[in-house]
Amino acid sequence: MAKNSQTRGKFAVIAFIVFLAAVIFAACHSGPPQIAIGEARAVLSPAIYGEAMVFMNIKNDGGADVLKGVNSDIPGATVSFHVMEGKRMAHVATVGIPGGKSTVFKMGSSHIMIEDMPRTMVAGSPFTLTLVFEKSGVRQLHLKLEKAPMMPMPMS
Ligand SMILES: [Cu+2]
Repeated sequence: MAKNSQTRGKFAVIAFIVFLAAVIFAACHSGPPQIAIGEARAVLSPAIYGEAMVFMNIKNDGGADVLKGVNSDIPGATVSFHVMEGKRMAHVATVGIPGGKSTVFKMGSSHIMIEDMPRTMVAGSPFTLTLVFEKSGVRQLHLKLEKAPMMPMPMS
């Protein structure tokens, strides 16, 4: 009888250690997302008038989240998520934000597209970009339009 309860005790200890390890492991990439947005910038399109792209790093030290909407305070402008499918830009409705890593929006890759901006929006114009996360809620970024990057073409 004494041996039996000792065995049960050992199992309980092992079960507890396994449970603890699972909790510690899961804590890294589960539970609520921990979103931190860095290096956000908005750059005017070098090719198309009234268009700009927004780039940023979305660091997530918590559990997974989903970026389910984006908007701006620019009158008449439409804002959407674009991903690259080969060399083509494709519109997507949502962007998954996995836990334990950074999701990067950058030139030539996934980005946020602003279209149909009014003529009043020029380099230096401030605006607010609103990101809507499924779990983390609304985040606002205060940005200034930057002039288009130099294109390899003759300037007049
Ligand atoms: Cu685009």
